[in-house]
Amino acid sequence: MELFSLPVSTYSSKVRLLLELKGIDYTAAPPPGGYSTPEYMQLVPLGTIPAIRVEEEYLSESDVIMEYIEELHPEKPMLRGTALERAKHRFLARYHDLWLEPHLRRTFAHMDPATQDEAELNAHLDKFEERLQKLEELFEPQPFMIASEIGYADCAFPPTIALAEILFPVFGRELKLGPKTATWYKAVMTDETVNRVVTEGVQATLDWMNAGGG
Ligand SMILES: N[C@@H](CCC(=O)N[C@@H](CS)C(=O)NCC(=O)O)C(=O)O
Repeated sequence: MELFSLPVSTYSSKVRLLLELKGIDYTAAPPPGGYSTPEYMQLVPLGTIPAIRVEEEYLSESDVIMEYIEELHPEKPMLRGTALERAKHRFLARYHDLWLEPHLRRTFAHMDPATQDEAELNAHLDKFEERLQKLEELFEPQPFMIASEIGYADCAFPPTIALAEILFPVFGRELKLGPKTATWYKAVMTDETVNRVVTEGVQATLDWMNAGGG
C-alpha cells in the first residue's frame, strides 16, 4: 500500500497506527509537490494528507482510508466487536476529527507572537480543553477506549494529545487530561507501535518548530 503522509501530520500518524497495528506493509512518501499544491491536488483533489493510492485512483480522509483498509484486510480487525461496539469506535473517531482536533489545528496560525490574534488563540485553546474534558463522558478505559484490546478508536487521539503536549506550553498553558483520558493515554502509549509512531511525529514536529515552523 502506498501512503502519502508526513511525519509531522497527526492524521497521517492516525492511519499509520492502524496499518502498523494490523501489520500491513506500506510505503510512506511525502505528497508530490507538497500538500495543498496544484500538483498534489491533481491526484488528491482536497490536497490533504493522508491519502492512499488504490490502483490508478487516490483516496483521502483518514477515516475513509481506515475503513477501506479494514474491509480490505479483515484479518486482525481493529473495527471489531458487535455492531454497537463498532459504532462506538466510529463515534469516538468522529468526535476526534470533528469536535476536538480542529481547535488544536487552528492554534498553528497563532504560533508567531508578531501576528498572533490572542483572543482567537485563547478561544481555540479553551474549546480544546473543554472538548478534552467532554471526552471523559464518552468512554470508560478498559484500558483501551472500547475494549481490553487496542482498536480503531485508539488510533485517533494519541498523535493529537502528544501534539497538544508540545503546543500548550508554547502558548503558556499546561495540558491537563481528565483521569479517564490519562489512564487510557498511559495504557495506549505503552504499546510499542503506538509509542514509536507517536514519538516519531513528536520529534518531527519539534524539529519543524526549532527550524522556525515555516
Ligand atoms: N479530515 C482530514 C484532515 C486531514 C488534514 O487536515 N491533514 C492535514 C495534515 S495533518 C493537511 O493535509 N492539511 C493541508 C490542508 O488542510 O490543506 C482527514 O481525516 O484526513
